[in-house]
Order: sequence, then C-alpha cells, then structure tokens
Amino acid sequence: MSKNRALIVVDMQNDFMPGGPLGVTGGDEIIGTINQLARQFENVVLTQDWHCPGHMSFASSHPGRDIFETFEAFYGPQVLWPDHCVMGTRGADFHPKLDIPHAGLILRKGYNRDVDSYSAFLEADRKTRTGLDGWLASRGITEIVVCGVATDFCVGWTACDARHFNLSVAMVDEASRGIDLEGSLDRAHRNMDIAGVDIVTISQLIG
Ligand code: VGL
Ligand code: ZN
Repeated sequence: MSKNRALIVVDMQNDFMPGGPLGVTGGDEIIGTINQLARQFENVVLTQDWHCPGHMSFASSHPGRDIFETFEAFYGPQVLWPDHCVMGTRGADFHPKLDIPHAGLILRKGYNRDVDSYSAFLEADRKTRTGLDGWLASRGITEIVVCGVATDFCVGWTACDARHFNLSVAMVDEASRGIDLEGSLDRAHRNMDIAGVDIVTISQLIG
C-alpha cells in the first residue's frame, strides 16, 4: 500500500484482552484480522498504553473512589480505571499472537503520572504532544488507518486527534472493539463522524 499511508494499531495489550483487568469483549478476536491487515501496509505504528505505578487514571490512586467513577482532573473529567498496563509488566506487553514484526514505531503513552493519554497524538491535557504527528509528517505520511482497542477510548481519541493534525483518517470497525461505558461507543462513533473520520470495512480499504 502507498508510502503516504500508515496503519496505527492501538493498545493490543494483554490487560485489554478478555480476562485482563480492563478486558475488552472480543479484543482477542481481532488479532488475526489486524495481523493480516498490517501486511498490506509498509508503515505501521503500534501504540502501547504505558502507565507508571500509582498513575492518576487508576481508581486505586484515589482512596474512597471506585472504578468507572469520573474524577475531576486539572484538565477536566477523567474516568477512573482498574490498574492496567503498568510499565514493564506482562499486562502491558502486546498480546503474544500479535504478529507485526515490520512495525516501525512503538509509541508509548500515559506514562506521565498526572495526565492520562487515550490519544496517541495528544495527552489528556490536550496540549502535550506525544511526537507522533512529527514522526508521521517527517515520513510524508498524510493518511492513517486506525484499529485496535478500545474503539470508544484510545482508538476514537486517536482518530479524532489525527484530524486536528490534518491527516486523512479511516477507522476499521471490524478490526476494533469497544468497552461501551454508559453510551461511550455511540458517542465515539458520533464524535468520529463529526471530526471527519471515515468508518470503513477492510474490503473498502483494500478494494
Ligand atoms: C484505554 C482506558 C484506559 C484504551 C486505555 O486503550 O482504550 N482505555 N486506558
Ligand atoms: Zn490506560
């Protein structure tokens, strides 16, 4: 596939797979599809949710707070999650069946203790860049295709933020799975629509 296009595979890590602390239903079912899709791309980026122990997005860091409650962070509302993807742990590793050896970049995000980062482009303060925009621009990449988990959090935010950097963006629904917390999946689809993200099937993409 063309040199100006990249596939971004979001957070296909053990802790997001069924049975994990933040398991996404069907997260493991899309691995084969993603492996195959990745073979169509010369440029592939893998993202990795990568939190320090005691990260602010963990309910366990806020005594008296429960998981899935919303916490008022300095940058706005933040969902409190079960501990997940702690840097250097097995839970933060990619699923062992993910097989994309030609991926050129592994982008870690969420390692700053006081700021979460669903998006692979901008942290939750909506100011701090991860550097992914520069990596893509310096390679002349103008179109991205996004898939992975979770559709309604890291995939959706990454897709919408990419539009802010003037990239053309497609999201592959059949290669993504969502958490669906209080309507978040519908909301994510709506937000992607408004942002100008194309929601595509693999056959539309590959032709
Ligand atoms: C994610 C919640 C917390 C994701 C990451 O990958 O969608 N969701 N951290
Ligand atoms: Zn996280």
